[in-house]
Amino acid sequence: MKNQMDFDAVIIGTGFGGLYALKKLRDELKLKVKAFDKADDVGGTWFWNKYPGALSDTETHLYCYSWDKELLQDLEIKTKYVQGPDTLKYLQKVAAKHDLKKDIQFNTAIEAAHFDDENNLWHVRTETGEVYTARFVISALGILSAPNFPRIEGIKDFKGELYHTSRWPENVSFEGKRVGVIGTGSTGVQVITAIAPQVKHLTVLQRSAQYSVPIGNDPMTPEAIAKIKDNYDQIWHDAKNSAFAFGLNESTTPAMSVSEQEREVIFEKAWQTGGGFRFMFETFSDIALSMEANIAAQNFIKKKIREIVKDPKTADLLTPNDLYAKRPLCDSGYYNVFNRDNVTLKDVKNNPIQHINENGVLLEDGEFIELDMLICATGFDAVDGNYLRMDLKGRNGLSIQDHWKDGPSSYLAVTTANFPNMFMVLGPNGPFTNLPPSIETQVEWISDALGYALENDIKTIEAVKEKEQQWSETCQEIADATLFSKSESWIFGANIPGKKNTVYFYLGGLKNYREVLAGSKAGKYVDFKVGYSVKSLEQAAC
Ligand code: FAD
Ligand code: NA7
Repeated sequence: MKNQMDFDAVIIGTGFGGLYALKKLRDELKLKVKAFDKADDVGGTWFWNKYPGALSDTETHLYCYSWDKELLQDLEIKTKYVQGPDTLKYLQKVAAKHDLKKDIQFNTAIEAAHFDDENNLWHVRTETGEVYTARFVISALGILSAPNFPRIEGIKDFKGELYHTSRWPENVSFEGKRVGVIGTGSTGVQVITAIAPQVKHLTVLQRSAQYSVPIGNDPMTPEAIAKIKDNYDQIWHDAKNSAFAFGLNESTTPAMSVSEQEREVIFEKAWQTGGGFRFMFETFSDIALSMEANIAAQNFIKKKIREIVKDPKTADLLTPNDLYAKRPLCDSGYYNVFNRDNVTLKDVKNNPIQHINENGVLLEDGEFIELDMLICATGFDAVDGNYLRMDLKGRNGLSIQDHWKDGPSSYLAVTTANFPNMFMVLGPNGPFTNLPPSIETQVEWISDALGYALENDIKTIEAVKEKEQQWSETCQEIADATLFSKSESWIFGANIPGKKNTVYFYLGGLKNYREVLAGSKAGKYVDFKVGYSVKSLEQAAC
């Protein structure tokens, strides 16, 4: 077994997380670093999700890094929200400006990473069998990255074009085609709205109806852009010191503290302004906490669906009958799509897909839908999906599959017990927010922790099992106090058959999370188990 070190650190993934980790570790800590990605370019989410309509639901000026102030001033803000291809271009620009690609190996899936207890080294193996050793591993694998392909009998026999939105190829044409879409989550809503005008016929195969509000993706005026750029420091400060980091005025007003009439006015204003997180968290403080408040929000959106959708039967089908407590959706005219003559909605909850054959989809009631193209907008094996797909082994050969057999866990979302010197960006039980500011928070904490370890001759740093358990309990307690935990979605692992339905996020907000991480750093990582090198132990003994 190789016992000399190839790199100080190996980074897996080159989305927002991996790129920043590479920049910090290589340019600030001056480490020898190599990053790998199975994609053939940087961008992560935005490399893979090139489906029509891909759009952020974070406002453009906050869906970027805060650390490169020059790029913030250069940021091209066209509309309130940013199109997928523009985020990809932004990340490519970051990589070019900081010369990051020279230390990235693309088209390289990391198949395995094993910790060697004897030498305190990670052995990282690519799918082509190359093995590299490193002292630290930074996993920036993405939380919405491992595609969830629906397990439907016969799907492999389909002879038409078959796509998953998160593996979207270039140059797909819809003209003259009969297209089916499975899935009506955030992605389904976007792709359906974008392609409806382009296809010959669109059949939407809906299992769960969704609450969605308009996104309000207006063009940005030069004055509005100038105001943002003049106030960026304050904007980032406020975002990082808020719960969701979406740049909202997070409401402190309970919904029932105002009259019904006032509530309607506030909801209507939010509907006109647009934005999913704005609707859920800027209107009232307790939509995700109080059943009464939640029902008020549900009823408002239900009323809008009935107003927009002309056919009452279709409107009924589009109306959810569960809580408004998933990641809040927003759209560019989704419900209106169902007024088009070329769009049909099928309820595959009550009339499930029985099987798929070479020509299309057969529903349980015997109806056969002939298709030229089938799009799976069926989401992701979120949060731990990419970890469980790897042969990842920590101390004494403990596999991540065994370690997380009761559901994934972490200490502070950046480390997990028995996996020394492995640091996760967006590991399980991390903050549920606009993600770039959370990613930055974690990468900065990781970089500080590595810096501390290097300065103090610490050879291993790892989470303590009891602390990890406590963090899971904290996350569970917070989640239990919300309505999110009572709604079935990927946020709690409920979207994947057989997946552990447990807590996957810290719903305590970014501000509080940052304070916890800052406390760990200020306390010189006493909450971690550290292993000193022989040299430093000898020095201490003297
Ligand atoms: P990713 O961007 O997912 O990058 C992970 C990378 O790791 C990928 O490139 C992948 O190829 C690579 N990788 C994984 N496993 C391996 C392996 N074994 N070997 C080699 N490479 C590997 N978040 C928001 O905050 N706001 C939004 O508006 C928003 N919109 C979204 C819209 C869509 C359609 C999706 C799917 C997600 C959205 N997100 C949004 C979440 C988004 O994933 C994050 O904002 C952010 O891009 C995550 O960056 P990351 O670097 O952590 O992970
Ligand atoms: P989601 O939100 O998990 O949505 C997936 C959709 O696919 C949802 O409507 C599912 O219905 C549906 N689905 C999944 N499997 C099936 C099968 N087998 N049959 C029928 N329908 C199915 O994923 P998205 O990609 O839309 O969004 C994930 C996040 O990425 C999003 O929040 C943004 O942050 C970006 P279900 O609801 O399970 O009944």
